[in-house]
Amino acid sequence: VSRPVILVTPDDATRASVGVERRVYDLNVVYCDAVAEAGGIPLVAPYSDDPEVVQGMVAVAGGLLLTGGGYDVEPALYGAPPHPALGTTKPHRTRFELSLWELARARRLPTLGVCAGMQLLNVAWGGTLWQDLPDQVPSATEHRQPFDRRQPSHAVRLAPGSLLARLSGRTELDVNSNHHQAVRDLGPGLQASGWSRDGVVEAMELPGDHWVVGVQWHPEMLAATAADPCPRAVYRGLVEAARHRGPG
Ligand SMILES: [Mn+2]
Repeated sequence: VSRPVILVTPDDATRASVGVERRVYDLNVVYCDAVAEAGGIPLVAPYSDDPEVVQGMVAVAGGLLLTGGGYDVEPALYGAPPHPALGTTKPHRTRFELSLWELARARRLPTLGVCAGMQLLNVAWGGTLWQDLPDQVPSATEHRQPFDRRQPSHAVRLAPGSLLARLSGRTELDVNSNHHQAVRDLGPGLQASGWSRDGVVEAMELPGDHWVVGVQWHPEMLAATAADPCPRAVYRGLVEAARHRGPG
C-alpha cells in the first residue's frame, strides 16, 4: 500500500532583504520529519484563496496536519471581543486553513491539529478559546516553558480509551508546553481527551470513525523519555488512519 500524502500547513512570516520585506513561509522541519518517519509523505500546503487550488491540494491528500505557529486565532471567529493580551493574528493563514479544513472535513480526511492547530480546529468546530491563560485562568500553571522544548514541562492525564491513550499505551504523558491560549468550550461533538493537572484541556478528539485529534503540545519536538518512549505515536496514528482511508 502506498504511503499517504499528508498536507502540512506552514506559518506566515516575513523576511527583510536589502531593505525590502517579503512574505515567506516558516515551518519547523521536525513536522515534516515526523510525518515521513511515521510512514507518510509530507507535502507543504501553500496558502491560496482560490477554491480550485485548495480542492486540488485536498484531492491528492490522505490526511491533514494543522501545525502550530506564532499566532492567535482571531476571537471574532468564535464571537469574542479581543482580549488585551491577544497576540498576533494571521488572517490569511487562518482563512486558508479554515478552507482546507472545510474540505478535509467533508472528505473525512484524518486530521491532526498541533498547538495553535488544535485551537483552530476547535474554533472551526464551533468551540471557543481562552485568549490568555495567565489573565483569564489564574489557577493555570505556567504553560510557556522557558527551556528546550525537547524536554517536557508538565504532565497530561489521558482519558482512558481515548485515541491518544491507545496510541501511546499510557494513561499519562509528559509534554512540552508553549502556549498562552487554550481550548475553553469544546466544539459540539468534540471530546477532551487530555488535561494538565491545572485542568487545562491539552488534547481533544472526535468520537466516531473520522480520525480528528488535537494536541496542545508539540509531540514532534519531544525526545523520548521513560514516561513516554514514543512521543510521536500520534503522528503514526494520523498516517495509519490516512493509509486506511486512501486518497481522494
Ligand atoms: Mn500546556
